[in-house]
Parts: sequence; C-alpha cells; structure tokens
Amino acid sequence: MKKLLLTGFEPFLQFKINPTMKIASELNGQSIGDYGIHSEILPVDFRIAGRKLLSYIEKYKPDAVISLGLAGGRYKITPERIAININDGESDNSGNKLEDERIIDEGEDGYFTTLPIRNMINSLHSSGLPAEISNSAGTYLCNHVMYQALHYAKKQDADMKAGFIHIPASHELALVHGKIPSMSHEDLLKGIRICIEVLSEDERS
Ligand code: PCA
Repeated sequence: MKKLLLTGFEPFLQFKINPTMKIASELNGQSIGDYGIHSEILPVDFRIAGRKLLSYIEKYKPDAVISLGLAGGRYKITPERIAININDGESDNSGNKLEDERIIDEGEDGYFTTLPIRNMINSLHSSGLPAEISNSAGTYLCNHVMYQALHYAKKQDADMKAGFIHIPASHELALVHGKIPSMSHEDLLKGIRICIEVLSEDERS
C-alpha cells in the first residue's frame, strides 16, 4: 500500500475553527484507493510549519503529500496550481509578521503542483461539488508549506507527488464567523476523498 501524508492546519486569525483539522483527523488511518493515510496537523507559524512538515515527510516517507488549508471567503474546493518563494502576510499565530521574504534563498521562484489537479476538478464536478483550479495559494502559511514540500521533492529528486488544496469554510465555522460562504463538512470530506481517489487512479493509468 502507498502512503499519503495528509496535513491540516490549526485555527488562525479570525477563524476560530479550521475545518481542515476535522477532515485530516477523520481520514487518518483510512485507506482510499491505493493509499493509506497518515494525517498530521501543522501550526500556523512561519518558523515552525515547514520544519514540522519536512519532519513528517522524513518520518513517513510518503509517496504523496496533500496539504489542506482553509481559504475563508472562497466558495469552492480549490486545488492550487503553483507555490511561490515568498513569505508575506498577516501575523502568524506566534506573532511573526513577515514581508517580502524568500522561503528558501536558493530555491526556485515557484513550483507547479505535481498532483493531477485537472482530473480532480473533473471528478469533483461529476460528483456535483463546486470546484476550480486556483492560480494563487497566496503568500501566507498555505503557500509556504506547499512550496516546502515541492522544494523538498525537487531537491531530493524524490518521486513524491505534492500539492495543496484550499477549502471553503464549513457551516460550523461560518456560523461562528458570521460572514463567509460555506459548504457542509460532509461535502468537504467527500471532496477530499475524491481528490485522493483521483490521485490513486491517476498513478495506475
Ligand atoms: N489557511 C491559511 C493558513 C492556514 C490555513 O488553513 C492560508 O491560506 O495560508
């Protein structure tokens, strides 16, 4: 059985619940297609998140890494196309406020995802779930961990697929937040299961 490292994030900024935590923990230990899932939750901290992610990669030696993040305000499930070499944005949970900083000095300016994102979108649509490819993961923690995983794969010349999927708020979060669009937890979970199935099928073909 192949190994998938699935990560979620803890709550951050004004988002008191991070729906990616529940999805990651519910899928932990499950098998989808050819993949056995190992889930971990990452801190919203520019100085720690990348290191933690790389330590989980070293620990599990996964065949693929999918990281999940909340994009509060988005309406659809959005697999990301590209990660860029920048840390910038609002303060993280430890108070680091970074501006225009490169993630890795000698790293490429950007890396494309190695997940089959077009097939993921097609499958999500066939299952009746709103989804589209996103061309920007932003410059905050989500972009950071996507970049770190892709840089690691490139540097190690590892045959490890990696990428990132942003999800909208769950209804549970939308209720406490008050002003963001949402999807049900069940649909978000179904959407991520579909993305993992597509990853597995893509590698068989
Ligand atoms: N979303 C943030 C960081 C953590 C999360 O779930 C982002 O989009 O960068």
